[in-house]
Amino acid sequence: DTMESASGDGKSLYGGTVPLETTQSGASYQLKDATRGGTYTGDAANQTDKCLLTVCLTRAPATVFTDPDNQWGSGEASDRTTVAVDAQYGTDVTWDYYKKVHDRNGIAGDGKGSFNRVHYGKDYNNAFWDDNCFCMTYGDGDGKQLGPLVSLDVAGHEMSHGVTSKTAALRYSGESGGLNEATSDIFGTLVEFYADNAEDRGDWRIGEKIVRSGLGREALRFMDKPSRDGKSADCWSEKLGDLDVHYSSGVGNHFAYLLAEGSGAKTINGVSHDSPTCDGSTVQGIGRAKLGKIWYRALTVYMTSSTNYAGARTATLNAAKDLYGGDSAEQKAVAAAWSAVDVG
Ligand code: ASN
Ligand code: ZN
Ligand code: CA
Ligand code: CA
Repeated sequence: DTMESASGDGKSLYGGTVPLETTQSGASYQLKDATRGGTYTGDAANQTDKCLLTVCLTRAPATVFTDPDNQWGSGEASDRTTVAVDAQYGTDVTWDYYKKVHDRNGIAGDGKGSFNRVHYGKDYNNAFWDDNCFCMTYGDGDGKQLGPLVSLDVAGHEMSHGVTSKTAALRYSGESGGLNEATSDIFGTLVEFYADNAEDRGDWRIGEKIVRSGLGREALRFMDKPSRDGKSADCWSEKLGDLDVHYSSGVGNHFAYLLAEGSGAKTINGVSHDSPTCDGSTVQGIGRAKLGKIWYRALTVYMTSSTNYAGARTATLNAAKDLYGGDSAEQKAVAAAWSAVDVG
């Protein structure tokens, strides 16, 4: 059969009807996008990988989704294809964000696509990027705390782990681990804003679409005030590096929010945000686009595997100097936002 790129669409769980670029193969279509490095989405059939660290004896499958008429999913979670639509769309938007905003050609920067597995395990409350398979894996959630983990911010978060791994390679423990996690929350959020999807508007919360009532809070993480999750740090302290990386990320997330949006109360896309500073200062935001430029340059040019928060301050000041000039308003805002989270 000849393989040809085709334009279809899908009814997703969280993002309404979305466009999908697919592959026609004979009388059927595959959920595989040749225009974005061959990115595809497959069914893990509720199986799990059996691995010792990175060596896997068996891996859950990734059987590519197919469809007879190039109109995918139903918008209902009961249809196995629906969350595949979200996963493929999340990969598309993340690919486009890095390409259009940062001129980066794919996660590794080499034009190569990744793939997604959905329906991984049973009641699996997580999603993860794996450098070894160059792939994304999504659980369906247990339905009590979490639903299917295929939201845009989670997709952008997880794939950004791949970008970090290919660039700064921030070690996943201590303060560098917190910066690794913050990098994923920052770009996950910027991907969500970039998508401009009417059903999943941008906000500074992570996972607001996937949380269920049993979790007891409105999102997994809150970047304007990270301590709202009950565990994350708002402000730097000597002991920060002892926290789990998903909580020490709070300081980087708080910095990013302050740099983009500024301190104080603000409604963004209908969601209330409020970001008090650690030192009582007032911070003026420079906008999300400049945050993205500065963090991306810091990550890809200045940060290394052992960068800590003090090093992240230096890296972002250097990036702001390169982009906007020494003593520019942008560089001063970077300094003010770090000081506001007690770094520097
Ligand atoms: N979903 C988690 C994360 O990306 C998986 C992990 O613990 N690394 O942070
Ligand atoms: Zn992560
Ligand atoms: Ca949203
Ligand atoms: Ca969000």
